[in-house]
Amino acid sequence: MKMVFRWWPQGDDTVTLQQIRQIPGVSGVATMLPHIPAGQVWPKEDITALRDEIHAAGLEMEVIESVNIHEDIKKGLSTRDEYISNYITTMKYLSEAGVKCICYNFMPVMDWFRSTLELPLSDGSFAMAYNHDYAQSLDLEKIIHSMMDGSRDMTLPGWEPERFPQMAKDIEFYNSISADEYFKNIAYFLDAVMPYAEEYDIDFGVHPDDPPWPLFGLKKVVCSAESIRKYLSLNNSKRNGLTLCTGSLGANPENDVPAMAREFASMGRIPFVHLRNIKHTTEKDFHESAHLSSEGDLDMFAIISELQKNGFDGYIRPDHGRKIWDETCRPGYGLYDRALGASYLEGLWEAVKKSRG
Ligand code: CS2
Ligand code: MN
Repeated sequence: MKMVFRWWPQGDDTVTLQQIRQIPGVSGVATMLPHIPAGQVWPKEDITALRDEIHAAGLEMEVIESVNIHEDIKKGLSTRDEYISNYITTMKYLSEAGVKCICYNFMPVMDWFRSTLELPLSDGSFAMAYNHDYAQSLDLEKIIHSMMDGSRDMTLPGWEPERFPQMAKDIEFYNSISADEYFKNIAYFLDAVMPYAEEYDIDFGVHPDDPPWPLFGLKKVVCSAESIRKYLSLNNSKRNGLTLCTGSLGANPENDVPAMAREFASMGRIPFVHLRNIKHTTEKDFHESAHLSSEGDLDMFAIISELQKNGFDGYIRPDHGRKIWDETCRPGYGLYDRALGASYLEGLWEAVKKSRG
């Protein structure tokens, strides 16, 4: 297992590589090139420069989160082949720079959604939260404004302002195609890319939909054990794997996250794990919590035990943290709570390992 920490380059993050280097046990970052639009080739020299900067700080760059998928690929348009070919070129350059794992998602139109970015908790910290009734009551324009206000000009992954004008049109398009058609578009992408994943020695981990139920009428693709089985069987390469994001999947109390860790790790299909915890206030309402089992609804000990028992040998990162100690940071991606999370998870990992003998 290697512990990594998400980091945005080019001044797009309040956390520095030097700070990350000082978190015990963290060997590298999960990062990306934020200025390249989805569908474009990532320039080799930009990748190399990023890798060199990370190496100079004493860290590794083996995980990329994310190489985003162009909407034309998701829609199955005739223009997709060019974007897929660009994707494969990017994979080649990344592998030449030592990248071993790519995290991505196949969510239509948008990445994760929260109704509140700074919910005050009783201990004085702030966490991101999700209120189902509120989410149902929003229209796209309102959402975009609330995201922009709440994020204080720091963009969320997948919520880059330049994407907004197209979003409304895309929502309409996705509502007009069937789930079967959407899965055919996924299979088309996987069939094109997986042979190169094998050649370039790169594991793919699809990130689950967050939250794991339909929102704004949009289809969900990776949200339950059944849908993950379906996704993995679209292409049987071992490279076609899952990013087990415990907070995303765990938002649905019907999802048994330790059982998912068991099933998909034993198939050798989990290259990357996002470990975070959430606390439900109702069945569909929740807020993000500190990583500890005692702070949320997920049993981190059970999840880590299942991963270890079933041969997991990939990357783990702490996922969203709360905002604590008066930090100013990207929502979910401050230094302190995620560093506490990393240390807690390292401790659990060691305890499970030693107790198994
Ligand atoms: C991340 C996702 O912050 C998060 O919740 O887990 O944004 C993730 O990076 C993407 O969905 C992966 O493509
Ligand atoms: Mn995640």
